[in-house]
Amino acid sequence: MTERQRPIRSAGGALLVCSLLACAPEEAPAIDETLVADPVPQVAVRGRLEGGPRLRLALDLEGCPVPPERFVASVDAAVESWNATGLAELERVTAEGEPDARLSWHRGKHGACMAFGHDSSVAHAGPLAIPSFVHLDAARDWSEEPGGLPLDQVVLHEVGHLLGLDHVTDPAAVMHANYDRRRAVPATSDLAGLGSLYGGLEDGPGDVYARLESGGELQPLLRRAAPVGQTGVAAWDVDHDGRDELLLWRTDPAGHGRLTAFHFGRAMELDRSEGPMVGCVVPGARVVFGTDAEGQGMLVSVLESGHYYARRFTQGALPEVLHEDLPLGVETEWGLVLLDEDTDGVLDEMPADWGTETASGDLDGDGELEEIVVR
Ligand SMILES: [Ca+2]
Ligand SMILES: [Ca+2]
Ligand SMILES: [Ca+2]
Ligand SMILES: [Zn+2]
Ligand SMILES: [Zn+2]
Repeated sequence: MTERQRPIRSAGGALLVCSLLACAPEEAPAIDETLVADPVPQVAVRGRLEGGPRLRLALDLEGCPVPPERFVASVDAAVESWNATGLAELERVTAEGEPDARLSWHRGKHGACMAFGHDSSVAHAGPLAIPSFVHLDAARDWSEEPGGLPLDQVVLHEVGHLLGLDHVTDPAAVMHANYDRRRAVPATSDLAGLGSLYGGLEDGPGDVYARLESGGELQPLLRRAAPVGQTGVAAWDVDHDGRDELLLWRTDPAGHGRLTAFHFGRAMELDRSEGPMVGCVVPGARVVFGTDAEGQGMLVSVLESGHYYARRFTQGALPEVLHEDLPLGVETEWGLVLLDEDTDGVLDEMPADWGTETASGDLDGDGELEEIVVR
């Protein structure tokens, strides 16, 4: 490994590891709770549409448990909401017109999908490819009675998946994993996700850019996802494929140390993200990335006191396991070795010089380092 990235100063919160996968209804709707947007927009993407954010949607009325006109109205409302962002071009077409994605109703086991009825999912979206689909669970209560599922929001959310968006924990976001009737229009996190994938957003605070270390134009990587003062940033090859991933983590206590890894393609286009993984870094800590004696990637949060918390990247995934007995020779990418020979959880020696506020890495895998710039 040659000179790769320099670390940057940072830190964040603690606790919990959660992953949100199923698209499920809010378990205990808190009627009085205000869905206040997370002050730091969250970008989470599951992939990108090759042809851009343009989809022709058709709906299939077979087995539809609500009046057809209600289903049509929900799809039309979703089309209108996403189009109103100016970041997507959706259209509802007739089923015969070779749509890019179909929305249809199913029960229990259907095709090669995860069966409905075995968990709290009420809908799911197909692959980031054309043609794709949205399946809705016809066995659920979609009535407009209390307790009925909000069809408008579910369709809006699932179409967000078709566009490439993944789940976020921003309470205001349409792409929150739980449905809530009040999440009626795309929020900043939703827009930041689309803008990061496909462009279309003006430059703004919290954007992340890359430029060749040898100089050159700034190229936007992510929109709004990294407000200065609340975000740490680094580049690290999480999955050992020769391309560095961009890692962002929250440094403010309210962010609970959540970390997201962003993968980029050969043209430095955003390809997908992993996470956010809550509790990856510790508040008030400096975060360093390195490799342990067995060659495993490590993320180590080091407090001023020398106490540290280390996580190991396993098989290209975000670090799942917290090791508290670790830095026995974790070598950081800029040559420091973290040691705790007596395994008392305190580094034997605090590095004198570690890090600046910049990061660099080879995001597109062409052998040239990019400087990563946050504004
Ligand atoms: Ca990689
Ligand atoms: Ca020690
Ligand atoms: Ca490069
Ligand atoms: Zn979902
Ligand atoms: Zn299905």
